[in-house]
Amino acid sequence: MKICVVGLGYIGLPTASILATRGFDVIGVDTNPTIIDKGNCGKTDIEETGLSTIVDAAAKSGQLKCQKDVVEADAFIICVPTPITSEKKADLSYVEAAGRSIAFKLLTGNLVVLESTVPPGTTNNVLRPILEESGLIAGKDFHLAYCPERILPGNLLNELIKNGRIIGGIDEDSRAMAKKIYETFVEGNIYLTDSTTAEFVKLMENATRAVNIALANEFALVADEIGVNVLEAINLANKHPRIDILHPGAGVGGHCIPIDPWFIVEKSKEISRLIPLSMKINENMPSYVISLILEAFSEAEKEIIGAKISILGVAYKGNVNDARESPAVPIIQKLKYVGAKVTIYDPLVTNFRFEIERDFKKTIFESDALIILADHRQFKDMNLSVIREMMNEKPILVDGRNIIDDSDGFIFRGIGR
Ligand code: SAJ
Repeated sequence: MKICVVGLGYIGLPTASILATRGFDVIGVDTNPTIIDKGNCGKTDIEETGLSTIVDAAAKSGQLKCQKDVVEADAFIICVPTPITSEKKADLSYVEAAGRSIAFKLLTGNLVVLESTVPPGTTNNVLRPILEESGLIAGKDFHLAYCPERILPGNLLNELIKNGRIIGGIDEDSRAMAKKIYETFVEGNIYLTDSTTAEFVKLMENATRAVNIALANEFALVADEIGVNVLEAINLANKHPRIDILHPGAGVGGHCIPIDPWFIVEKSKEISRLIPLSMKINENMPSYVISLILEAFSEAEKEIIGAKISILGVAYKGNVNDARESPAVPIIQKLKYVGAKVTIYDPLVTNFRFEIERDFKKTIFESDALIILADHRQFKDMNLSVIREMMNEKPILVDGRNIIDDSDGFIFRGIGR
């Protein structure tokens, strides 16, 4: 069976590679020539445990070939990005373009699966009519399904294989055909439903995460107001058998949680109230970090203009090299705007909008303030007494991820502490 995977990003490349290792004849399609060249050599820039091994195996076996054009195949899997517009709506242009390129090659009996995160109804109301421009009818001449990815960045390969999947087909045959492909590599359960339910399920998962993080963030703001340490309070509340409060932090980044929940709001503007409010609470956390920095400078009786401020970690979360939608960006922009000299250090991120200092010692030397924005392992193990000695007088430490327990000798601020 020949499968054409359209979009070789974070989801598409691993999916194409694993299908190739399961014996499918896989054509990986991408618009980026570097990704194509690397894929054909069995290489990837995505740093995830075990991933380079399967990409390499897929390319070497000859079962995976990467190229820029969609070809005729038995099945097509669409894994393209769905960014958000300035009006907080899903930008479906990549999905539409993928659909159009597939429509040209579509044959009777084919299956098309969409994996990209989309507003409910997209498979049936947006993708289906584009594919039917081929002259073939969905459900009669070809099969169509929606199967959302559920991978946690940082644990990609494991989750690709182990997690259960939802397959939303537009009819029984579409569901059955998609299941046949996914069950070749998915060890978790596969649950079948219709395409709009599957789209909604994915968005519900990420909205639940966003709302729960917002609640933790709100608890932190309240704790600061009433003089309680939120970490101790959360720890005690979580002793309740049915309570599991998440971690307050400097903001919510990544390509999923700050974006996908808006796709529900887009479809239910009059009804959704909790989701947009939660998203705004999370979006406001970088401003809260700025207010903590200003407060600490005022306590130290130091001017922020000209001060050396060292940012530790710009990844959107700990132990990943991904800085997409990182809350560090608005924080750095604001600090630069108020005239601070900002030095940025991250041991993992290489692709960032501002220059990254590679030398940790240079970053902290004669610094006035350290601002932790990503909970990388390295920052949890820092020797703060040595670091303090290398900094200027009255050193400031703002812990945007609440990873520091003992801040002796620093003017300290945490989120909710
Ligand atoms: N964060 C907090 N507090 C927390 C947890 C996270 O502030 O208690 C922040 C993180 O620092 C990060 C952001 O939220 O900036 C998102 O991190 P995350 O770990 O919640 O989510 P992602 O984006 O790495 O991956 C999520 C996953 N979803 C869930 O855990 C529900 C993953 O399973 C999805 O497949 C992925 O989104 C996706 O592709 O949708």
